[in-house]
Amino acid sequence: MTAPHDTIVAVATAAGEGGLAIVRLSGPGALAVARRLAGERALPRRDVPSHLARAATLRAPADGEVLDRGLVLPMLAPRSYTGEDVVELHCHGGVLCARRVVRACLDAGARPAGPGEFTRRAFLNGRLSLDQAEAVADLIHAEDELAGRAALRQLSGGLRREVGAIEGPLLELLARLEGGLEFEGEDAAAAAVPRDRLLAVLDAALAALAALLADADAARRVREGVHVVLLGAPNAGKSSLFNALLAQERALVDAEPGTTRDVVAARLRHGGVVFVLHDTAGLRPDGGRVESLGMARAREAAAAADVVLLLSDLADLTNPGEGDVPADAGVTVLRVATKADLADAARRAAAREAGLVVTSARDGTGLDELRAALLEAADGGRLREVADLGHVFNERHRHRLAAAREELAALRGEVALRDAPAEVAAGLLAGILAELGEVTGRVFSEHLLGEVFARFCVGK
Ligand SMILES: Nc1nc2c(ncn2[C@@H]2O[C@H](COP(=O)(O)OP(=O)(O)O)[C@@H](O)[C@H]2O)c(=O)[nH]1
Ligand SMILES: [Mg+2]
Repeated sequence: MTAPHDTIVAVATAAGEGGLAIVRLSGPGALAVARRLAGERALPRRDVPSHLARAATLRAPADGEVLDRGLVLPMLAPRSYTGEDVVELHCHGGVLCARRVVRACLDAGARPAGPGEFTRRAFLNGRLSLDQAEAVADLIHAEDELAGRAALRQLSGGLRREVGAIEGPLLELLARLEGGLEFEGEDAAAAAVPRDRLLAVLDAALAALAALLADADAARRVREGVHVVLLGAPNAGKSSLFNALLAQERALVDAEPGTTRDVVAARLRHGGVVFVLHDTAGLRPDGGRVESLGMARAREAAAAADVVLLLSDLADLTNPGEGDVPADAGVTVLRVATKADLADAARRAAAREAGLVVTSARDGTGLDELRAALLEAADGGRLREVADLGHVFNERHRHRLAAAREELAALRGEVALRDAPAEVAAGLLAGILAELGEVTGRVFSEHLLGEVFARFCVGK
């Protein structure tokens, strides 16, 4: 794939009213296009000072009509976001000025940028690895402190370094297996890789991949939030507790059983972690058709949860949801007693004794304790560590890493059990390196780039 030769333009700032709007140009013609709007005083023909903004009147090249007064900021290749010549035109905010400036840039020879095209160019010019480019999108989409910090760490190359450290010895091994290299001090006849050496390299790579993948679940919780599902009998107080935790009336509460029929979700921030709370339909053996559909959804949500809050009324601690909690080891179950304000002290003490978190949505009893228990169940400390390591890979990365691990294990088996010939091992290793290479974009196809950059907005 060759570097692009055309010049692209787009509004880089969000649409809507604001103090400033920035139009961004990138490509070999960026300076020439911007010069036709801003004039030679702002952008001289030679010795353009890079990274220095100048005030300028922007005019339409066709008829000289004044479009806006603003700043012109050239950033010369290769010291720019895309690695190409970039010019930013800072206009007045709102949509009108920026739109007129973009139109003038198109008249002057630029073409409209596609989604993520600036970042795609940054990748093609080696300014960013593919996982770093994805971190740019994550950073833009991040709504929470932890997700934002994680994206920044990944942007600074956390994941790229880890994957590179796994790839290095494997690439060297491949070269040796292919006979391209000889061990130092050995003659060509002895150049074949000894089996124990081969196994040692494969084992080290397997261990490193396992360590990385062990963070996959924490990584997902950092990116998406921790899924918490409230489960229990009708009237157990699920919707009331859901509202109390959120400190807002999000879900409908009523004395009539079966009020909640669909899953209602809302985000709760606590201790730097985002929890996605899911209020569900109450579980009971009988119930109408719509209610049954609601129960099916409740069970589905519980199966996909990180934490299930199993609620029961302190007046009646039997819980029909008990059998609906997936036995899966990945789900943490917290038993919660509700309506503590209606029960006497002895009953409350007994429930605590039995390990339940005793709460009241009415008077706020136990809510702090429940939030603390949620934070612990979510392994909040580990989430922060993973975010700081920059291991917050997405599903695409996880799939590639998992595939690489599987193929590595298969290769190890071939070598250990059957002493696979060098050509066979080399072939398998090349496949593994292709999987790993797709994480950082060391190996990429047009299809892969299309998939990755489709998530981006125009102007990024
Ligand atoms: N006294 C008291 N009543 C509650 C409490 N939580 C819920 N309720 C009442 O119990 C009934 C059912 O509550 P709701 O939240 O709709 O239960 P859900 O069916 O599990 O969602 C309503 O009449 C609520 O007002 C509580 O902590 N204290
Ligand atoms: Mg409800």
